[in-house]
Amino acid sequence: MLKRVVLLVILAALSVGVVGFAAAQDAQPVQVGPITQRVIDRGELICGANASGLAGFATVNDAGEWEGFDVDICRAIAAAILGDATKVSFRPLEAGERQAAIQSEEIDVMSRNTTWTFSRDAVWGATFAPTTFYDGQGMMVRADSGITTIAELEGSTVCVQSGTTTELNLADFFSQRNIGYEPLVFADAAATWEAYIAGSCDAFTTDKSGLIAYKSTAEDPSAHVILDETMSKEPLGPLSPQSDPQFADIVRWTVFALIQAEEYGITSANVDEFIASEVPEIQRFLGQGDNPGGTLYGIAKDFTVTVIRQVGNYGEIFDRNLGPDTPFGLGRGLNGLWTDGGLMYSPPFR
Ligand SMILES: N[C@@H](CCC(=O)N[C@@H](CS)C(=O)NCC(=O)O)C(=O)O
Repeated sequence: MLKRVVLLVILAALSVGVVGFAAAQDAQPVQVGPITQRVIDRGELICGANASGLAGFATVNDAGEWEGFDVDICRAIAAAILGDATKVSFRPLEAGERQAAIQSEEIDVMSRNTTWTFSRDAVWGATFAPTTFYDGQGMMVRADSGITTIAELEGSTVCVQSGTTTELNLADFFSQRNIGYEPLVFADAAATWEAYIAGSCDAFTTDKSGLIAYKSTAEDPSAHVILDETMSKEPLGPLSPQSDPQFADIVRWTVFALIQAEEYGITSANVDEFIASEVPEIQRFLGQGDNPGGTLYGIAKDFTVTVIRQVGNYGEIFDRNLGPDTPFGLGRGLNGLWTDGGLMYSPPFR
C-alpha cells in the first residue's frame, strides 16, 4: 500500500514536471493592457478625430469613409493590433472636448491635430506618442488687405478657436510684441472659420496645416494668404490614456514602424520582396524567422508587415494625403526623415 502511494506521488510529481516543462517550451504570452484587451475584444479601435473635418488630415469622403493623414495613423494602429486597417470607428471631437475624451476613455486613442505640450501631458492624463507632423501656428488674412506681416495686424480682430494652444499662443505672441488686437473666440471650428469668411475678423489663426486645409475649402482660395511667419512650435501626434502604458507602447512602435519602413525603403508595393530578404535587420523589423517581432507587445509577430501592406510607410501616408500630387502640395520640411535633414527618426527595432 505504502509503495503504491509513493509511486503515485512520484508519478504525480513527474507529470507536474512534464506539464511545467511543456509550458516553458512555449513563449509566455504577453499580458496585454486593459485598452489593448478592450480593442481586441471589441474587434475595433475607437479613434478620436477632428469634428468639423480638416482637409488632408481627417474628412469623410462621398462614400462615407474617413480619410486623411491623421485618419491613416488610426488605421495603422488598428492594423497593428487587429490585423485590419478598416476596423476603426472615428469619434469626432471639437478642440475643447479632447481632454474629457481622453480622461473618460471613451476613445482608445486620439489622432486629431493635437499639440503635445508639457501641461497637457500631465493634466489630461495622456501619453503622447511620437510626433507625426511637426507644425507651427500661422496667420491668414485676405489677400486684398495687402498685409504681409503680423505686426501690421495692430488694432485688428483675429478669429480663433477656444480649447486650443492657438488661443494661448496668440495672446503671448501679440503681447510680447506689444501688438494691440481683439480676439474673437469660438468654441467650434466651423463658426471660427465662417466668422472670418463673413468678414467679422481681419485674420484667422491656427496651425499652418489647418490654415492650408481651410484655405483649400474657401470659395476662392487665392483670395486668402498665409503669412510667412511661424508663431509657435506645434508638434502634432497621437495620444492615448495614461492608464495603459502597454497600449501606449503599441501606438508608439506603430508610428516608429511607419518611419522605419520609409527609412528602409519598404513600401506597401514592395513589402513582399523585403519579407524574402536575408538581411537580419530587415528580418527582425518585419518579424520574420525566429525574431519575436510584435509578440513582445502581445500582437502579431509580423505586425509591421500588415501595417505597411495595408497603410503604407510614413512617406506614403504623407504623400497620399498632403504631398505634391494633392491640392495641398506640401513638401516634407521638418517632417522629412532625419537622413534627409528632417526630424523623423525611429529608434532601432532590435
Ligand atoms: N494643434 C492645436 C490646434 C488644434 C485645433 O483644434 N485646431 C482647430 C483649428 S480651427 C481645429 O482643427 N478645430 C476643429 C474642430 O474643433 O473640430 C491644439 O492642439 O490645440
